[in-house]
Amino acid sequence: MKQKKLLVTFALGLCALTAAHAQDNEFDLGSQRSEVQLVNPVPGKKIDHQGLVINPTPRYVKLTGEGTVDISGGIKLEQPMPARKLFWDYWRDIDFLSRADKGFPMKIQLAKIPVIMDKGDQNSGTADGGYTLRITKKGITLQAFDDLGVFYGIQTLRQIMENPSVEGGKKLPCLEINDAPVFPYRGVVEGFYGTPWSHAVRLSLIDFYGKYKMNTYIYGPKDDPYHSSPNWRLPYPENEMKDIKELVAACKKNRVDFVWAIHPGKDIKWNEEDYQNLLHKLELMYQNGVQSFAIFFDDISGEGTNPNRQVELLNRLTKEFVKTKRDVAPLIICPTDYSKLWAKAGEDGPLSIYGKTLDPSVRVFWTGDVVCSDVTKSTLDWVDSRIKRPAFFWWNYAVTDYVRNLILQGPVYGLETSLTNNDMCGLVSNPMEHGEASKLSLYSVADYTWNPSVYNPIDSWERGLEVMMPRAKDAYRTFAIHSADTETGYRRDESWETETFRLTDYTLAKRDNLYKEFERVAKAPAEIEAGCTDELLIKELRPWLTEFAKLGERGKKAIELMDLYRSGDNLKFWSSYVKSRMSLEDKNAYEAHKSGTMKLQPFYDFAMEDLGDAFYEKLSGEKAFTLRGIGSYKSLKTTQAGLMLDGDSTTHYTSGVAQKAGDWMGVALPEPMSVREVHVLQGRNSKDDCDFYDHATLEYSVDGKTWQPMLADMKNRYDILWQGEPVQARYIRLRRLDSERTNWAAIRSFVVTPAGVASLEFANSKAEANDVLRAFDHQPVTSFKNTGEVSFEVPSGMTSYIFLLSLPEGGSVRVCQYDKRNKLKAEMTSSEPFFTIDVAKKVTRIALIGKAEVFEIIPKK
Ligand code: LOG
Repeated sequence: MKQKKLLVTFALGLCALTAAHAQDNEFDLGSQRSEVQLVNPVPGKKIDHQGLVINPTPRYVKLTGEGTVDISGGIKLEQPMPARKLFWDYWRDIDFLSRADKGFPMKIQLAKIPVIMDKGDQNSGTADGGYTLRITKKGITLQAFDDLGVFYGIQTLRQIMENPSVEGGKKLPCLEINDAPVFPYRGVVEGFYGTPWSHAVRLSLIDFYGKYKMNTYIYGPKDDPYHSSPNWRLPYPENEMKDIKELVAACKKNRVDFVWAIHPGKDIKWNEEDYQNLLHKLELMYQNGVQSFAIFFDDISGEGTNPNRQVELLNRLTKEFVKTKRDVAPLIICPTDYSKLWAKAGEDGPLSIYGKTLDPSVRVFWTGDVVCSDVTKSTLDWVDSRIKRPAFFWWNYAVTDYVRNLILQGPVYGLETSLTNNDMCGLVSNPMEHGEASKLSLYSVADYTWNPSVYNPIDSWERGLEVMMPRAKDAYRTFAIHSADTETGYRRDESWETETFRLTDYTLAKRDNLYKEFERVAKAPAEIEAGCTDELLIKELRPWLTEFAKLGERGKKAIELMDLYRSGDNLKFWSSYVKSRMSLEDKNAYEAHKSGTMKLQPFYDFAMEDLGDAFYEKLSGEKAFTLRGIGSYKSLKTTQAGLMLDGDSTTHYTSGVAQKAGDWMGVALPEPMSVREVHVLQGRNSKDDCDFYDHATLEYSVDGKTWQPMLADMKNRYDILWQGEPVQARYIRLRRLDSERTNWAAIRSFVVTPAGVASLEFANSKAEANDVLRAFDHQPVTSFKNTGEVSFEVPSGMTSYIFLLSLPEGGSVRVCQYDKRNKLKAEMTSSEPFFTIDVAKKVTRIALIGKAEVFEIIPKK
């Protein structure tokens, strides 16, 4: 075998790092903590409901103090005379009660009832769905303004019966409830990209809507070809139509409007033929029981976006279809300008055109300031003043079609509690493609949309967790609290009860608390598997639960490693350390179904990095040369930045948000030092990727304030290499210059070479030399895999070398020392991954032979 010759000049003195730390200023994200608050905290707090939980929270509840009534002997119906028929209609809805001729009396009355609310409640008056429910010693009375109100009153009664304190219907508390919804339209739009919900999940969800008083289910899955292009003109195949009919029936039973949406805008022709095609499709759906329709023009380009043509279509349909049928609800439109991010503000903008010309009965969707964003008065004022009606909010939460590797189980918040039906006519949530797992958020959406002024996100979430998994609530809560953030886009708080720490901040108290939490994390999945009775739900959660258990074990291990490191047993520590690193497979599996992205996984990542650095520093007496991400994107503060610093150009860091003027991405070195080479690979590839700065400058700085150019005014450069007279720098960045581009920005690799580290001569290829250099780069996180033999030159004066390796199970390596005539002077074999060799006399070259991953080889003088 040909011997590879590697000459490394250990000019360590050149990059010797001073002990004094550079002053950390506010910009220095390089020294950031995983505790940095990136998102708004969740408002609200858990409250004691004293055994009486009703969702949505009723507007007015008074326990009258008369004690309880026993209805275990059944219910006797008392019907005021003329409405006898009516009562029987509701039997189906009150099947949770048994009937008995001598049972407890109950009355249902349709009446114009005053809705008495708290003083100062803006929304008093009778409203659709309003009801009063009185439980007294004499009987139960349900009065409602309409059929819907009776149904909602019955839902409330059922929930009272289901409360644990009620003991199977034996002890209903005497009370008075006076209730009505604030927003007329409450519910769900199945409007995401990805696999549409299964029929079984849809049916289960529709029952859920009824139970929690939501009244709208808009059917519009982007990947149903009969909803969108290419097949919107064609009838559904027979089987699919049969399913839709069943959905319509289930909705009727649950007093939910089934709204069928069509998404024709990708290829619609504004001519009579396509008008008739569309009308025909709506007619077909109507024949099959659909009585409510929506037309979506979101996410399209070209002719379909024309607002005047859109208005003509909706107005003509309103006149010729909706109004002639008489039993069809007013139409809903989703504009192309559905978010303020790109909506044209002016008088001649599409929304103003709607305001002036669209039939006033048509409801208009709006997603807020950006696609996924908070529900605020200011965004509604903005759109309402243009469309001249209260908008219909399409709330893009808990949708995950832009982060499909996440499952969102956190609290529902970002919804202003002062809003009324003058601000918006309703709100539908666009959930995840995991329908069962979306119920947790829908429980709270139902709560908010019914009674926003008292909406309490944390409390609603706690109640929802109990409803979802009464027999494994604590385990589910553990999973949920660590499965909330999106990492990108619509950020959500996560793990807010957990305090993580860096190695230097280790205290026993912090250690024990966090260790206990990781133990709970590790155990939660099995407890959920054992306690969750909802098969559909567990099927959706399972891939995430599998990864969650591993995350728990990984976290425990990282803490145990900190303990080992602190114990001072170097061999034990390093042997365990290298075994605890995530393999590429581990990383990929985690990436595909991840939780704990805000605190738990970053804790592990930072712990491993800190331990690697600290161990290196302890052995070498030098500071580790570990780079950290900095820049204008929040995600650069997280371990995601590691994807451009890992010495692996097949992985990349991505901004996760659109690039804009003034943006930059860069690295912080541990200290100011002399730098002689910077190599940046932009984009996800170097050929045609759109996620890069097409106009940029490479700059360096010592203080993070004043920057000097290295390469100025580069256009369309993916592969950026600067080499030159060494400069003194602590920060290096790529800054975006003027450009039209609004794509995300990605970097595969950001490599900084300090002067002195790598004066290298290598007999074979440069690529190989770069690989081997990772053993001498002062970065314990990087490594190279040795398969045969690698040797390096020993400068005079070296007395020993420390090897930090990882060996395959049962493997070993051989280290041979040679003099300048290639005569073997010393030889040793090690089956441990950590060892030191003393340099024998006259040795000029050392060879490492055998299969090993080499992290660092540390020379000592
Ligand atoms: C789509 C929607 C998608 C959502 C979140 C609307 C009106 N349309 O940007 O189908 O689920 O974003 O990715 C959308 O929101 N477009």
